[in-house]
Amino acid sequence: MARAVKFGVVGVVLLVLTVIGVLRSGWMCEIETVAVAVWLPPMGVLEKVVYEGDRDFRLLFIGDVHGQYRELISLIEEEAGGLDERTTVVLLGDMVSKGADSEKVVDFVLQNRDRVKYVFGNHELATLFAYLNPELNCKPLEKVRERLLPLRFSDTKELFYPKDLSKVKKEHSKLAKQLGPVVLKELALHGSLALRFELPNRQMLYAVHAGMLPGDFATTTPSVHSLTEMKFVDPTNWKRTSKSKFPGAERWYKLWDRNNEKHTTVLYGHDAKSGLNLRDRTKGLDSGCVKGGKLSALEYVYDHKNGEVTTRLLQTKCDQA
Ligand SMILES: [Mn+2]
Repeated sequence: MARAVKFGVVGVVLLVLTVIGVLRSGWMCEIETVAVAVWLPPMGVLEKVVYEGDRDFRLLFIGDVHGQYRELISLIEEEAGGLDERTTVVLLGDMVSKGADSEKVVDFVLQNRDRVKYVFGNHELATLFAYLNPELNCKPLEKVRERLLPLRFSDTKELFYPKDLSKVKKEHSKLAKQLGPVVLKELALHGSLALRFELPNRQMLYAVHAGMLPGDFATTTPSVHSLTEMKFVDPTNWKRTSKSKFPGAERWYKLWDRNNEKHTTVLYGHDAKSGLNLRDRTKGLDSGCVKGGKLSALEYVYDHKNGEVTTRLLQTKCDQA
């Protein structure tokens, strides 16, 4: 009898140790992904759209949606009168994460891909990065760091790893799993880091998530970090960009104001703290929808009869996520 108890106790101890070992190794996390090779196509850097001026069109630039599907539909359908033939919606990145309905937003965007374009925000990149690296958020970072796969882009050799890996959260891994490989590949294929619209009145509109520096795409290829994460820049060394303020740092749009030609406007999101920020040649459209603020759209309408472009601001009130 005593011997049976002894064996029992040893058995239980071994079992507990095995379970602890399995959990620590992260094996439970990997098991679902080992069977499928994880791969993403290289993503676009800059997509150019040229309008000849022989027909009417409308561009609708929308700030960070963050999974607020109801508000997105309300803005497009009620405020903007819907997705008609002449309309192209441009989402300025961070369409996913934080809010409840990221999946619905992605579905809507991909279902309407001939009318809806988007640039990648840091949250799309985090989700795609989490998909490529299923070990992340399963095992301790120091164990997986060396094995991480980067995101790749078609027109730049830069291999992209998020600057701060702790910003790739469980939420992103979970969303990557929910969306699944097929949808994620479509998401990677259909988007780009930047969009450039050349209007018939010689005006040029860039859409990016975070910001641009003078000369970007004209003389230099900007980094993925600066396009998707930058808020501040060192005016004496433009390669030094950051999401947070540092000594001597300036807002990127002040450099843009000082240095760039008149006809080029940058539309962006990413900066909910500054909120709606409509300046002469830069238009910040993240007005904090996910925090209970507003979802904003800047509309550009071209009338081919008089050759003029008119703009209008449209907004929807948001529920806090
Ligand atoms: Mn952002």
